[in-house]
Amino acid sequence: MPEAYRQTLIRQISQHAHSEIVGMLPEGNWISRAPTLRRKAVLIAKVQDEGGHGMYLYSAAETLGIEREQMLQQLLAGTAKYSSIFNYPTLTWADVGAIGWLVDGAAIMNQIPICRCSYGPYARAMVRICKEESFHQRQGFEIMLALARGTPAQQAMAQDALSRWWWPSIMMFGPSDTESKHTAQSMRWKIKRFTNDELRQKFIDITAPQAKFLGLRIPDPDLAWDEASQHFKFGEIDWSEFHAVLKGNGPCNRERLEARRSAQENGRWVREAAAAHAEKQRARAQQAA
Ligand code: FAQ
Repeated sequence: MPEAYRQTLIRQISQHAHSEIVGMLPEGNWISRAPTLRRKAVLIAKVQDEGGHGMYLYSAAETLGIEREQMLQQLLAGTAKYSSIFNYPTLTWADVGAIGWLVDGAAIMNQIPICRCSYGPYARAMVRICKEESFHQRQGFEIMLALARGTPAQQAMAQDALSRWWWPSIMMFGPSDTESKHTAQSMRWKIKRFTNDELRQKFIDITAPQAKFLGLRIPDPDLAWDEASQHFKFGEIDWSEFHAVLKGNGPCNRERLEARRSAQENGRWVREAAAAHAEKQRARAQQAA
């Protein structure tokens, strides 16, 4: 395997795994405050799924010769990237709906093509992940639909969530094609099957009519259907915000890393106890044999 191909995969898969793990935090914030028992059970299952996705992806990256521990250390040291979107706060219950609808929606758009990427372990991990993300997207849309059909206060909450999550979701697809340093090579290697801008456009084309169905307004005065191209035209993306978040200066970057660091510290005794138990079992089995 060419070394540059291996390194590119390690970079993308480990970033993806970190995104899933850090991505548990914004929604985890609402587990104890979900409005009904059903919503709470569904949200717990969703957050647990994201943790599972992280585990499959770390396993896929390990097939390329990197240790999980090394990837975790890179995350905790702040040297590894994870998706910009998870550095925004979840202020109301409607944010849980907006994340499912928009963030999982964007993730599916980006990840379905990865099921056909050139590296088998990544492609195979993606098949199950995409099926689960599809449930997640629907649960988010269902929350938004309930709020959009609810009281004026609930409708306002749904609108506020869409207004805050729209642009960060659009930025999830990464820099524009002219700025993206990895797209051309990753397309040649068939790691990426579509460019960032192609996926962003597909997402907007699918999501704009969904917002209309919900009776909500997308916060982009330039968003309009263009008959000639058969696509929605949209306004300028504020790339300065994107770059600030990538540099660690988003609204929640520090809080997210701090949460991961304290989880690592607080879970240390559990990992050590589990390892000691496994060792004891192994020794007993050896003695019995
Ligand atoms: N945030 O040249 P490109 C999810 C970085 S999972 C942060 O375009 P590339 C599930 C990029 O890494 C969401 N960094 O790079 C869920 C590179 O930095 P580097 C994650 C970003 O790799 C839902 C630099 O900018 N999904 O949501 C971002 O060809 C709900 C230059 O960019 C994946 O990771 C960004 N948004 O394309 C969980 C999917 N965009 O490494 C919980 C797989 C770009 O040179 C709740 N990944 N960068 O230091 C990919 O498809 C690609 O890696 C892209 C970036 C499209 C993210």
